[in-house]
Amino acid sequence: MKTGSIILILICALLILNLKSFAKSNISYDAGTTIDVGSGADVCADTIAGSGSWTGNGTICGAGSMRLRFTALIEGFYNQSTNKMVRDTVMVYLRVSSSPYTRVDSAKVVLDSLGYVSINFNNAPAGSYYLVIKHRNSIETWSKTGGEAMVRGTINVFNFTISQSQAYGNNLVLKGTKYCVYSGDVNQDEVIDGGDLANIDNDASTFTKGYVVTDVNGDLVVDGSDLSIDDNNASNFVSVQKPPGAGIINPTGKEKRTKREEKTNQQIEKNQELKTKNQEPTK
Ligand SMILES: [Ca+2]
Ligand SMILES: [Ca+2]
Repeated sequence: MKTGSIILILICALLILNLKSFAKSNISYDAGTTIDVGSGADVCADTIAGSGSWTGNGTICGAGSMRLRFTALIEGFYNQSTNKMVRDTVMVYLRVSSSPYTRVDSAKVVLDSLGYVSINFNNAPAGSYYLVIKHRNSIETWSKTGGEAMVRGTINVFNFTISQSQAYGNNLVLKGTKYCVYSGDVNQDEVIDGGDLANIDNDASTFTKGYVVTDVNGDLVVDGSDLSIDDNNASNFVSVQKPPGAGIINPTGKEKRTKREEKTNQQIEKNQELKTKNQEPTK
């Protein structure tokens, strides 16, 4: 064996030994537990799995991305009898919790039948953010006043369904035992009113079917059931509640989306199209 080859093998062996000596650090704390991190202190690890909470002015940091266990239910799409929701795509935005509430990250995701989705935010640094959910025919809804502490390398948790006060201005509606995002802003102008009702009425009169924004309850048919939800919310003057001065989110902005999420979204829309075809009345 040549001397060069022997040296190469020795270097490789040393590299492997070195890698083994740098074991990854992990911190895990369960729901219900709290870590107090005093001012000036840092708790850092390669991965931090935290379902509990942390207090103090220190920081919890990690090398991983910012993960969020997110739950929200859409009023019209949620069936309180079965406790299930029609799955659909939503946008979730991270906006800085102080004026001008800059949007720093977003994710296009599909809420499952329990309203749950796990999101990875790749761009946002740790900080305090408003979490904003935007659905194609619902009222844009912001998380509660003050913002949520979001940390990289850990699992952040936010659930809109557990209390009305989870939303800015208590802008959630109770359905059964779960708080839901108001349905019915069909034209996405931040208020539920006669304009939305007119759009639904038009589509209902022509027996419109399919994946359309005027289908407020997600059954792929536009009819009186959709009008009823909208009418109720319009009579209660439901509108977007958000910090004063916060601008309208530009839905055409560059969105971050993983390949897996892209595939899931396409599959759901395809399934809904197929379902629509099957629902066509036979002649
Ligand atoms: Ca509207
Ligand atoms: Ca419908």
